Amino acid sequence: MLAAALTIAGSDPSGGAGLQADLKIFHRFGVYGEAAPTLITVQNTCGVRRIEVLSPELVEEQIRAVLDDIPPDAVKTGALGNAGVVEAVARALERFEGPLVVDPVMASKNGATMTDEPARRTLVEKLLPRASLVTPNLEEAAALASMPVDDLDSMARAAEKLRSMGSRNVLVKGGHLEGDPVDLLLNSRGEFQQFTGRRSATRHTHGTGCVYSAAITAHLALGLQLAEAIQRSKNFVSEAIRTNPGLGRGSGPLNLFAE
Ligand code: PXL
Repeated sequence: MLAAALTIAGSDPSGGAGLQADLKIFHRFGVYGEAAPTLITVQNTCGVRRIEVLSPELVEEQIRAVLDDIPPDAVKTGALGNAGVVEAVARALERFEGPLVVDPVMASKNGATMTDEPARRTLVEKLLPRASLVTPNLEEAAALASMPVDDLDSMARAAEKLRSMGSRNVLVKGGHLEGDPVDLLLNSRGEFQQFTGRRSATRHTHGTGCVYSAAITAHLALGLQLAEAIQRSKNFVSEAIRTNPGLGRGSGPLNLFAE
């Protein structure tokens, strides 16, 4: 049977991040992709110019229509915009029992807000308790756990905090650490596991977080165990950055065809 995955995320018309990247990654791993947009960005590789968040009802109806007909084997959320949309997503997913990956996107690389402060609080209250995995970077972990997060030790403490807030597993991504990019998983049994990658000297990293969480979601849809899904996705993302096609005048996309 063909596995399916649904992304509930923002649109990036330049195709390197957001739901466009998610769909390409689902496809790349042989998973049938479904996508419910939450917000529309006007952007290219040089930056975000404008963001319009869709109405919560519109987002909720899209998700319900998909769940009624081609139920996905795994779901991921990305940029959600405002608290109304977060609530709508949590409501629509009440009857979804498969793996839910929450990528708590807060802002684009150049600082455009994609999840405002009330949305962040609603995400903690309504979505984290339903999440199989939450995948914050250092900044997002700091914002969600309300503490500084800048080394492995504070990553571990933030992960514990986020697990106590309800996400069954927590992956704090260390891509912005000084030195090696080490990600730290705190799993549902309370065990820590590290995933280490190689850093590439390139400005072309647009959509890295989206690609990583989409790859994890695709692997979960295919039935892989979480640690294996993360390890394969981490390897894929490292290779996708290393072999980026050099597109765009700004921070360009990864190689979404990477092996
Ligand atoms: O990678 C964060 C992100 C998420 N969603 C959308 C984006 C971006 C970054 O640019 O555009 C739609």
